[in-house]
Amino acid sequence: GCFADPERAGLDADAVFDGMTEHLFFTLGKLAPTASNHDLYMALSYAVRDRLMTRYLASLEAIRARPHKTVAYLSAEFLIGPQLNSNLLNLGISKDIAEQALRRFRIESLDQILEVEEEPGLGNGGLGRLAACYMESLASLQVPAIGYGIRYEFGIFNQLIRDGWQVEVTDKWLKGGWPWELPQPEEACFVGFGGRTESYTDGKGNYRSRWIPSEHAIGIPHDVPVLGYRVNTCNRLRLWRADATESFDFYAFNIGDYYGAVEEKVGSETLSKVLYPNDGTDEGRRLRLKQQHFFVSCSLQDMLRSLGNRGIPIEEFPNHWTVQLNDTHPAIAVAELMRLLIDEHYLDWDTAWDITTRSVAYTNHTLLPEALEKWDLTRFRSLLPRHLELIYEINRRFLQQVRLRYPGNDAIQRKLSIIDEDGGKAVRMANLATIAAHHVNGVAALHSDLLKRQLMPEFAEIWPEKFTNVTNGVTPRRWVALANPALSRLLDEHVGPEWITNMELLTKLEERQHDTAFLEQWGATKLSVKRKLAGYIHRQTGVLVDPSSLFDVQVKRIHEYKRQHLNALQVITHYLRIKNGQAEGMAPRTVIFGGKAAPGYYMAKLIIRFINGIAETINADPDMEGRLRVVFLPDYNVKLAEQIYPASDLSEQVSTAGKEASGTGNMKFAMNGALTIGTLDGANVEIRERVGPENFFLFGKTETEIMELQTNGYRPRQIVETLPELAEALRLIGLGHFSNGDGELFRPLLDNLTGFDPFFVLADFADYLRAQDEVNQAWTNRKQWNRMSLLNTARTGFFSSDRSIQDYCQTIWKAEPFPVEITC
Ligand code: 26Y
Repeated sequence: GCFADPERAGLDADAVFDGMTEHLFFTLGKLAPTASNHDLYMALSYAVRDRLMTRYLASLEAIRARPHKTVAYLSAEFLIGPQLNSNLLNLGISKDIAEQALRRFRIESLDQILEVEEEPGLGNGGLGRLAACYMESLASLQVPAIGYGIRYEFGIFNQLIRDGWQVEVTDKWLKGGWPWELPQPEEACFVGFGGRTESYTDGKGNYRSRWIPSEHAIGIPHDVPVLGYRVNTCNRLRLWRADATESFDFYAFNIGDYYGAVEEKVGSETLSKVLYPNDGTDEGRRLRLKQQHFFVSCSLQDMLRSLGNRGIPIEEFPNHWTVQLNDTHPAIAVAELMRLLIDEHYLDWDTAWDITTRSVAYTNHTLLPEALEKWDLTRFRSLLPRHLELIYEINRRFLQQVRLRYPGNDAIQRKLSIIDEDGGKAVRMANLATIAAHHVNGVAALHSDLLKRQLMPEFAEIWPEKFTNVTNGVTPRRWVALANPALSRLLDEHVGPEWITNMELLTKLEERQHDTAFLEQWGATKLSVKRKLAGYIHRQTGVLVDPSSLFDVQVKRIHEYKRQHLNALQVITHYLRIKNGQAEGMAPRTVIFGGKAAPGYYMAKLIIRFINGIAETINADPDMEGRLRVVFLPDYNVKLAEQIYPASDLSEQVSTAGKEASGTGNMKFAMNGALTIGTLDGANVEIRERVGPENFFLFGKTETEIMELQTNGYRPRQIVETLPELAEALRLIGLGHFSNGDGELFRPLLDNLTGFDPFFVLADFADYLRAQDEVNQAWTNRKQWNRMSLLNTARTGFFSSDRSIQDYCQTIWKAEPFPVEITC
């Protein structure tokens, strides 16, 4: 059948103009002559959304008519970024066509309209952004998939910088209306919390347990269409918004307990109110567990319902759904699926467990102990009493197997148990996920190896085939084609436009590596993008930077393990060398930082203050003019990232070896032709292998060397004594040279570094300086630099999320492409 009047969905300029005109008038209630840029953004977005609908409905209908295994990607975060430009690209509406339509509203450039788009900040950083890249690649590869998550009313906070400090401001991303979601109140789900369990005997004389929750919430799906690149597949991102329950509050209202009724209403509405802004440290907040259970329960009910609607027996669940847990945040899914199957669908334990373990897989994103989710047992029981019973039973059966295999070995049981019995009892979500999952994967080769050998050696011994690696990837549509149109044109010309869906084709660029004219064009392209960023920096910070200087960039969440302070110390040394007249042969540099700190992470916030202090001193010093500039760009988010990666010459990936699971910014930089200065950590290892060691500035201790330092006793103060440049930098900080004479301001940072230095900043300092000198040398030979840059782009096709998704499909999901036909 035909899905809509095709006239209404044309991709030419006239059709887009007509669509905008209609929406401006009928949907937005505005007249064209007085429409604001935001009105025009909304009108264009609705017109574009219309053009997704045929594909979206055809994709849903195809699956309904002819069932096919579907990926359910469960994630507490989806950092999807701006939607308009991505949908234009994937639909095939060129900038030129969009601008032809816009000119009829007296708008000259598409950029003016893209500028006003609010991005939904429904994630903290890498993990949420990865989920978004994966949704895009799944659709582009025509794999049926649904992303399940939470529609936070307030996403990650907006960051202001006041007097050098981070200030958090509520992110009201919905205030102007967000045109990309389709609420589906008719598909609402009901979720319980709290209360108690009771046993009863069913009609057949079986003992059963059931849960009587004391509280409920309703989940209303808000669906965001995710279109693949130039294909008909348009998958769905289904985000749940918590709503108040209706049934009982009318009752309470009638018996006069008005405030009691309102209380539950308020309680359930706050569930999807706000994203927790910590990436890294788990705070064990009760509301966060509630959020997790809320979206997981809605999502699993939704999957079961879709089988029911199609008359598919529940035993078939694993053939229709493959459920991926993005870290442990959705790991309650293991217990909730068991509960739904046993308590609501009356399956026996073994059948339910078989279905669960054949469906669920788990991706680990961190080895840092402080990021591993643990829930206090008492609190867990009070919120999810039935789930705790089921977890105990899962654990009992599992530990029985462990006892058979390792008789008398109590230590191994204590380590593998889902329940942490040391100190205050707690539920270990990583153990729950690992026991139930058919695959557990890390996100880069090194990380997966450490996961197996350090974090979970006993699990890996029991289930060696369970553990695997899928190296992360990023979507080339957003991170090259959209973010870097200048580079894309060059790639189109010299490789052919197929690179965008087959990034390995970029190796063809290697043919040009000795072509002087081409290398000059390569450098000129980069320069043109840097000019644009220089303009942005000036507008945002008032700092004038030289586009021809080396753009040295570190953008990512602020964390001690990511070591922005190592970079900052290096900047001070650079400054001192200029001051001391040792600047000969030192190329002009612009050092750019960006990133948010968790609001409760004191040291990370102090690092931001530190960078801003250094920037203020350096940028005000006439001796630095034309030689060194330092900027901290406020409010790093997806939109800003799209400006930064293409304009970078040097990518700072300086985490302590063994701490960064993968990193994905590292890939975005390299694809856009930045060279990396980095440690052997996360995916840096694989990036270096692929681009070639001669095209990567390596420094720092290896993970093994760091471990040895740790065990042999590390004395950071001794390092200071052997490095006069470091000693001088620390002395100046202590004198208040970067804090208007306040010698106390950065004291906690200094004490941390010279006392424990938990992330081995000083241990890697000297080697970092050496590598930075090499960077400087390499930059001086610009033709050689451009060649290295070109080789980075040419050889990083592997880091396309298309490759990651193909990997997941083959090794973990057993899911296949399912092309969608449009029959009209
Ligand atoms: C427990 C809770 C507070 C929590 C919330 C968010 C814990 C962790 C996170 C986010 C983690 C995260 O973003 N991890 C990053 O995942 C990326 C994608 O795999 C990796 O590239 C990156 O190395 C890793 O730090």
